[in-house]
Amino acid sequence: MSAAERTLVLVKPDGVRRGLVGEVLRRVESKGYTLVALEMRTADGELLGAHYAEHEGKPFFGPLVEFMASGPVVAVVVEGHRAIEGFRSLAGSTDPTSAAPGTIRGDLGRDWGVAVTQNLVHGSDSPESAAREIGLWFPGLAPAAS
Ligand code: RTP
Ligand code: MG
Repeated sequence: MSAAERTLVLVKPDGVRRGLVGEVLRRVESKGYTLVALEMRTADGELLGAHYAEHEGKPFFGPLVEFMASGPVVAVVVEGHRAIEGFRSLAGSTDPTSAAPGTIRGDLGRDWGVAVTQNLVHGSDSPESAAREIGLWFPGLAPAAS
């Protein structure tokens, strides 16, 4: 079997406010992935700007950073073979209104009519993103399983 992958999952402030941390982690663990690091914190603009650097300049960037700094998030490093793709599949597509039922966003999310797409969770979208994001949120933790 090839080496297990690591991915960065965030339960965003809307997920924490709505009391869905346990539900998200339950789905991750029920799928068979392992939690290898976990921390609740309120992120500042510097961390969030770096985390979402690929979206800088887009119209939703400012509101996105503001939303993500609006309360605590739960940051989790999740491990397992193909965990990056697997968590994206569990999360569902970005817009919770059209995300498939059965996914976190599809089952638990909706459009609240506010400026930013509040969609409960983040998951790294590639091995490069995962390594970069794990380094930002958990400096000192290995970005990949040994
Ligand atoms: P994420 O990075 O949070 O896992 O979500 P994603 O890959 O599905 O979506 P991405 O395109 O990376 O966008 C990052 C987050 O920005 C917000 N967003 N709002 N048009 C909009 O209003 C818009 N587009 C994106 C969402 O919170 C999205 O998850
Ligand atoms: Mg993304």
